[in-house]
Amino acid sequence: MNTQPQPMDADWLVVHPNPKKPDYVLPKGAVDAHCHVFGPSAEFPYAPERKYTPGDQGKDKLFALRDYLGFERNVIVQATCHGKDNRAMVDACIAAGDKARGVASVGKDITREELKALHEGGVRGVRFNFVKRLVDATPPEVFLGIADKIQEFGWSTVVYFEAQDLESLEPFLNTLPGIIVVDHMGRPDVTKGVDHPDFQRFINLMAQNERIWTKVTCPERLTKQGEPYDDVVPYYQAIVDRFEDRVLWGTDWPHPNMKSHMPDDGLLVDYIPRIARTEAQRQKLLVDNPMRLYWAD
Ligand code: 0GY
Repeated sequence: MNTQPQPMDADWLVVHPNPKKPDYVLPKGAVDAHCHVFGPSAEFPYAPERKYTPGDQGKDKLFALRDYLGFERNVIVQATCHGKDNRAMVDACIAAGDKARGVASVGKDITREELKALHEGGVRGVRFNFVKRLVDATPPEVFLGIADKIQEFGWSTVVYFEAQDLESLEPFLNTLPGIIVVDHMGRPDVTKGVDHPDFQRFINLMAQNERIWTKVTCPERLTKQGEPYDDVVPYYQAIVDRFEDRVLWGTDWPHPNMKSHMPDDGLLVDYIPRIARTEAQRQKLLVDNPMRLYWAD
């Protein structure tokens, strides 16, 4: 854990300036399936309703990091600081060509034509956010209406919530059509243990509903111990071992709201073999699963 005070960039720490070259060599065609772009704000202003203001981190930096770490593709997830204005994300997808897909944030009045335009821009999913510090609440029935509209495009949904909300959200998750990807394993409290009923509730949900996938991402957010994130490893292993066909991995660059320490993206890549312990698991996690979900066409 870096205990030195680190410089701030807008509302949080500066992105790691020189991540290490990973020792772990990614498989050919690997996808960073959870990352964002921020601005640049002069071209793509942040949303007035945002809960934080990031420093600009545009597509060129994301593509440079992709190449440096050894990824071939990105899935760029709309960040809440851009609200429902998906232009920065779509601009990045178009600039990347076939090397990026997007996950958008849209409102209940989104039209078929607007969805079609997003699809042509590379979008293959929408994100529903229940994290109170990031967004004002949206009623689940609004999300269900949006989920119905995206079915004809073959998109999936990404859902972001925190562990304490899982129980109340279960009926909603089980009603959502299509494939549902839960961000960061539903953010378990890693002081409780893998066998605690709270994490077992998430495992049971995935066991009972085969349309639920998850991202085994963000040890830097879940850890209570800091680097090298030993306390989070068993949670990832439990999920990957049991659901290897329904897991995704991503850097979460540029790491919004990280106030305690800013992860080194190279170290995050080196973490992958600790959570997906066989080559077959890593091939699914990094290539086969994201390709099936986001590059099916
Ligand atoms: C993440 C996590 C966070 C932020 C956002 O869209 C966002 O602003 O997703 C967070 O603060 O936990 O997945 O990037």
